[in-house]
Amino acid sequence: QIPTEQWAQVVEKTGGPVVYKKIPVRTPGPDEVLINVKYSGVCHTDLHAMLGDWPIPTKLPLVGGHEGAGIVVARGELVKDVEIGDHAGIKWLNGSCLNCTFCNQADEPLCGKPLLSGYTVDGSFQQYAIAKAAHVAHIPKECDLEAVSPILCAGITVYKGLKESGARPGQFVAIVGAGGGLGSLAIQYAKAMGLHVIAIDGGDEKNELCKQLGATAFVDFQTSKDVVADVKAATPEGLGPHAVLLVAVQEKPFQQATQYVRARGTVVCIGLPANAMVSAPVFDTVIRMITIKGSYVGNRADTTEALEFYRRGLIKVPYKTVGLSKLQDVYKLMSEGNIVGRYVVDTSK
Ligand code: 8ID
Ligand code: ZN
Repeated sequence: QIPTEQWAQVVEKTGGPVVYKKIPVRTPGPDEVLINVKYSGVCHTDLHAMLGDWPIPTKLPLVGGHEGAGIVVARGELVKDVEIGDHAGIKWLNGSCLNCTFCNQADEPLCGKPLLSGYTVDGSFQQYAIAKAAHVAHIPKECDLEAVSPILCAGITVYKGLKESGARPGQFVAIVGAGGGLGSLAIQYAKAMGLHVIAIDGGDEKNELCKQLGATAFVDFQTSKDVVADVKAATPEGLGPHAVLLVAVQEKPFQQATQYVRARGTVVCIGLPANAMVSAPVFDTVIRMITIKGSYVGNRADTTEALEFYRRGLIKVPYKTVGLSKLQDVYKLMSEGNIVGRYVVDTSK
């Protein structure tokens, strides 16, 4: 009994706001599934998409959302490995060509013809969403759909970013933006991987959360007189962290990170502040042998692995839930930098 109409949040023009309204339910194509989305995390990317921050245009009208957790209710005739009733997740990479040099080497996020949920195709801020079967996340039945939803982007992305950093157990990683959605999960993945975490963000509430999640030190970028010195001071011999994960949505920390990362260390750029540059002095980069790289979501194996950390109880998502109808309020809090952890929307209200 799939309805013909459903509630959705629709971006009708770039800049927003989102409009809560009824729209038709689509039928899945031959290689697609229809997922009854129960809960969806709200990622800062969804706000960038509504505001039109980035150099690639979105589709319009657009249904955002790419952390959708739900139940498969229909599938196309070519779909064999996803069953009706399975718990499945809509993630950022909704589909890829599966046949280019990148897809062939498990770098699907680098595919030249990607379908992006909540950006180039409609995403999970609706009750019934379409996804390519090859790319849906397979959510173990024992996982609560509400609590697991933020793993589908935030979890996968920071797990991948930590792997890309090359940091090994016993080493130090700085997480910049540690009190937000990606950051609060990054602290826990890092800890589960045997790393020491220095959390960087602003305000007492985020300080408390980061410590509670297992960070060994917190540097407050809003009150610190010298972030670079404070981060170094939190590491043995003041040499700086072996790796830095940048998940903040401001340009400044993208300049600071190369100053406090340890010699031979790696700076991983993940956050996507609008019109920002990552720059570092050539001299220091050379004589300190610094690596600066980007990391972009994760492939299908990363998805399974990130979910498995969650299933084993190693990751607790700090989230608050509101009705899908309240999405615009979440965007307001997000643009003010006032979200501690993640917001999840419940598509039934
Ligand atoms: O694949 C990717 N690379 C990927 C995947 C998912 C999300 C990239 N992202 C991008 C988003 O588009 C966004 O630009 O990562 C960024 C962070 O997403 P989020 O975690 O969903 O955003 P948030 O919850 O608003 O958290 C951002 C945190 O950064 C802090 C804020 O206080 C907030 O807690 N922050 C800021 I803004 N400036 C800071 C600074 N100078 C800072 N923390 C430390 N120092
Ligand atoms: Zn995201």
